[in-house]
Amino acid sequence: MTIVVTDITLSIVRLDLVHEFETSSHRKSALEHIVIAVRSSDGAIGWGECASPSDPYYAGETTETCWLMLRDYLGRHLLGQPWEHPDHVAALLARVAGNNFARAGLEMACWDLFARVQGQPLAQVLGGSAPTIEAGVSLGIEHTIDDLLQQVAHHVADGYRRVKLKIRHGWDLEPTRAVRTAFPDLALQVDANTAYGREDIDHLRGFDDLGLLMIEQPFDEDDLLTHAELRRRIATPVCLDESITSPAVLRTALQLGAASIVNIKVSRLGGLGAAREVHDDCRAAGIPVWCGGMHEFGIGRAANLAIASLPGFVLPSDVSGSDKYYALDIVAPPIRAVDGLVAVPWNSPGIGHEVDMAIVELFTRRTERLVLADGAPVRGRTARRPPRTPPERRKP
Ligand code: OSB
Ligand code: MG
Repeated sequence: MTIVVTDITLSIVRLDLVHEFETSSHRKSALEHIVIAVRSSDGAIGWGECASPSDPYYAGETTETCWLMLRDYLGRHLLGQPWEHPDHVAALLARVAGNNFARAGLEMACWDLFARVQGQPLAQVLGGSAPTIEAGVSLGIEHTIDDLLQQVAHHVADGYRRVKLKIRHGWDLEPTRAVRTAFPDLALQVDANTAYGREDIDHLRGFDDLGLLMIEQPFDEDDLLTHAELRRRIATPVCLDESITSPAVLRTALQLGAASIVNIKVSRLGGLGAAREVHDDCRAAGIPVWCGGMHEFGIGRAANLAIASLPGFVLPSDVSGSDKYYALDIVAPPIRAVDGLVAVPWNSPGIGHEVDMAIVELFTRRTERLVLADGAPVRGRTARRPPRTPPERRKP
């Protein structure tokens, strides 16, 4: 069936985190994601979420660059173009180089639209099958080891069975050892977000005593060779996150032996189609994968859940319940983990959660519509509201 998108609404929505989050590269207390609604000429609606951080410290994009790319380029390449499958949408959007977070949000909206038009769950149209996803939590850098132990205890009491700790120089072996000592049987892994260099390989080997599932992205995203070297010199499995920005990079990384495990992140890869391709290639190569996140609101989180239901996702994901990060979710029912498991919504079409428009409007800072007028894409009206809290701060 042919679908034509004739109307795109972009909204910057700001939600406060319930607990400040710090990684080796940045600290944040609120997030601004772009909620994207696409409407077809038949009146069907699909939802997407652009989960770029506000500042370019995890990847090169920001909320504002995504806004500009969606408004001035990606939206125009989609509006009025007939397509049969979201893979065709990906091909239309591929005319724009880079800008994966922006591209992922719009492609996701088209996947949701496509699945709703078929009357099928997103997980089904992606080829998924798992009834539930094993959820893990990602814990930021805390002020003290006691604060960290308290966070771990809180989430273990909530039923989570896998915990990821953010690490950097000065916050690595000691806090991880403290958690391991206090929770000897916990499934535990660490994530460096590129904080280390080749000179740190001997230091990182210190993690081998701690029984970790993996060490994630210790080195720069471009530095596949040093990841391959670490993999030869450490017993702990090496996982890539930031490095894997496309199926082609994935194949290069596997060829070089740079990854024992891959973190699949929809936004970093530029969409669900690329995420599925990386999943398929890893599965064929015998490389286990898991689903990473960018603190998504309910729309992006539901899409993560759908992709994580594919059979190669054999390790616990970062798809926790929304309540771990936000007091309110923008979808109903909210996404919740029960006993460390999140249910895939197999009984509803699309992302399987309805968008709560009252909540979206309450937290919208800016909105703009792109429509077709006489067959050509044009911009609608823009509304602005001042932000309530300061933007994310760069770590010194
Ligand atoms: O490296 O996985 C990461 C959040 C922001 C930037 C990078 C990362 C993260 C997370 C979030 O760890 C995990 C989640 O969304 O649950
Ligand atoms: Mg990571």
